[in-house]
Amino acid sequence: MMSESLADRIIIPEALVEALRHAEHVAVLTGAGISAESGVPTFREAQKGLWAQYNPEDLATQEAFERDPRRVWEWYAWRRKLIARAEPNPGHLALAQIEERVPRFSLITQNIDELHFRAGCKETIELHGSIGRSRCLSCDEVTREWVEGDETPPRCPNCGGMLRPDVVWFGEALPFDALARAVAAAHDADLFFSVGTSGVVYPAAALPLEAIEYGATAVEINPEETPATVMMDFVLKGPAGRVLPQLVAAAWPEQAAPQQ
Ligand code: BJW
Ligand code: ZN
Repeated sequence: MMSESLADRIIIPEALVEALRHAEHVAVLTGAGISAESGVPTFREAQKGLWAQYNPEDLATQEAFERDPRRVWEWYAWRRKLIARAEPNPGHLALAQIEERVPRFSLITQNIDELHFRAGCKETIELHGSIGRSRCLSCDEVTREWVEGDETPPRCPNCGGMLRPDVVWFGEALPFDALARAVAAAHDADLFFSVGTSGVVYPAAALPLEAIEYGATAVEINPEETPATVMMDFVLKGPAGRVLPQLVAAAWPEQAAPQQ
């Protein structure tokens, strides 16, 4: 019988290993799936995704916040606590290793959990904001410090206005600079990874296609198929926390920790 570690091994195509070793610019788009193994819930997975329990229109739109700011704030406060307890997993750590080993690296994330940053990635393009920050509805000040006190949502430390999470809800524009940098990275990359995203939320979902149109080799890492799977040059079907460390070990065996 195979040992557990052998059974868990994913077949990494040699052509992909070579592409990674020789890439000039690697760009990676991540979604909720990369943080799933850290215990952070995804959105659209049946049963365990957040949208299986909650209606996005009630929680992730400006209208929802205007209707019931307390409810929306409390939902984000719950998720903030959950994320604070989570740790980066081997998938996040492997991406930080890739960043150190290739000439140019762009990490584009739809996640608001800052786990890439905590894993040591130096520059992360946050398309949908961050749960670690709040923004004032009156003066637009973005802050990482506020007092959770008598009032929910709490007040802006600068002007006393109402705070909201500094995240991007449905129908809202993505931060202009972040989106521009993400598109530029997709156009410039010679190797583009789409990791742990269902690829249904735009404009992020268009980035793999942009990269392919500009000549990148495209790779998907996901246990499930997505609408983008058919466009990919390589599909590594499995959890990112297992696939990415194996990919790094295959590309740079001289720097890898010994396999069990
Ligand atoms: C694993 C795994 C493991 C599990 N390893 N994988 C064009 C066409 C159609 C619609 C639109 C369009 N353009 C715009 C729209 C509307 C809308 C949209 O896309 N709607 C679609 C749903 C139809 N887009 C917007 O509204 C965007 N704004 C916009 O376009 O503005 C235009 C504008 C311009 C100028 C002025 C004004 C407006 C904004 C989108 C904001 C999305 N916000 C959210 C919430 C963020 C805050 C929060 O976290 O609460 O972002 S929604 C949610 O979805 C969150 C995510 O970032 C995003 C994407 O989800 P993700 O990451 O892909 O997660 P899942 O759960 O869907 O998938 C997880 C995957 O992981 C699965 O595939 C699993 O199999 C896999 N997985 N375990 C690897 N271990
Ligand atoms: Zn303010």
